[in-house]
Amino acid sequence: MIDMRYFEHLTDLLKKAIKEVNCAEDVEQLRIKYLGRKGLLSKASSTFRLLEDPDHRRYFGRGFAEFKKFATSAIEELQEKYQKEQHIVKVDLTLPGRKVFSGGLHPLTLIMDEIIDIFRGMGFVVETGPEAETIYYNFDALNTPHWHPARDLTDTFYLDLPGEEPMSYVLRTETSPVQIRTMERQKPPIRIIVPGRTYRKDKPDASHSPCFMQVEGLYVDKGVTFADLKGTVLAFYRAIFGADIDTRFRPHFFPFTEPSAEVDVTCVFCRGEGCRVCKKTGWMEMGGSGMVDPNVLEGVGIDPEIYSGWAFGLGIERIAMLKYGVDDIRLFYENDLRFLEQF
Ligand code: 2NM
Repeated sequence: MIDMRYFEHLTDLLKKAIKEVNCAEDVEQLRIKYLGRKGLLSKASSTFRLLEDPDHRRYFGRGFAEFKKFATSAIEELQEKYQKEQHIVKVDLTLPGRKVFSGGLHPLTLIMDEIIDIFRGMGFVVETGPEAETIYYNFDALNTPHWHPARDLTDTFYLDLPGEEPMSYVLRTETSPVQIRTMERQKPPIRIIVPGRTYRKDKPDASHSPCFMQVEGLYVDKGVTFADLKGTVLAFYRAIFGADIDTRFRPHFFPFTEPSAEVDVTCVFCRGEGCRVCKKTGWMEMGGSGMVDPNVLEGVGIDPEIYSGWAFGLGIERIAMLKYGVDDIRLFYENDLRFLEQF
C-alpha cells in the first residue's frame, strides 16, 4: 500500500536537511540523495509506474511534480550560495606580515661602491681589465725583475691556457696591469681608479685569502708631484673613516714606483691614542703608493722627461673589516647567508 503523504514526508525531511547544510560538499550529498540517478525521486518514479488506479496515479503524480520542483530549486539555490563561498579565499587580516628576504649587495660591493663614489668626486674614472693576465702585463711592464719573489710559482697562480705557451698567463697579483693597458691606449692626463679581484697563493687565515679585492689609483700628467699623492690619499681616508683621520707615508720599495711609500692611517679604534689593535702606535698600515717609475712610463710610450705620475694601492677587505667590525677575511668568501644578511 502506498502512503499518499509520502511526498509531504519527503518535503519535511529535505527542509530539515537543508537547515544542516554547511558547505558545498553537504549540498552535493543532498543532491545525490534526492535528485541523483539512484536517489529518492528516481525511486518514487519507479513506484509511480506500478500504480494502476487512475486516481492514485493523478494524486501521486501531482505530489511527485510538486516535490521535484521544490527539491530542484532548493538545491540549486544552495549550490549557488556555496559555490560563491568556495571562491572566497579566507585570509586572516590580523596576522602579522611575513618578512620577504629580497637579497642585497655583498659587503665588499657596498664598500667598493663607496670608494668609487669618493674617487669619482675627485675626478677619477673607473677602469677594469682581465683577471687572467700575461706575464708581460703582470710583471715585465711593471718593472718587476726576473728574480723577484712575486714571480715564484709558490706565490703566484700560473695558468696553462689552451693554444697558449704553458705558464705564459697568471691570475693577476694586483690590478696594476690595467693601468699599463690604459697608459698604452691613452695619452695624459690620465686619472683612473681600478677596482677588481686579485690573486695570490696565500694560505687562508683570518687575514689572508687567495682571492681578494683591490683598488689602485693612477694619476699621470705634466707636473704631478708626491704632494698631490699625499693630498689625494689623505682626502680619501678622511672621506671613508672620518675627518679626524691623518696619514703617514713611510719610505718603502716597490719595483714599479720610485720613490715608494707605505701609507699608515690613524688607528680607527683609538683615533690615535694608542691601543691593543695598533700596538700602542696610534697608526695602522693601510696600503702602498709612490711616483710611477720612469721605466714604467717609458715602457708604455709616455716620455718621463715631460710627464710624471703617481699610483697607490689598497685592499678592500681591510677597509670593509674595519668599517663593519669583521674579524675574519674568509667570511667574505664563504657566502654564508647568516653573515651576508647582516649588511
Ligand atoms: C701599489 C703601490 C704602489 C701601482 C703602480 C702602478 C703603475 F701601473 F702605475 F705602475 N699601478 N699601481 C702601485 C704603486 C700599486 O699597490 C700597493
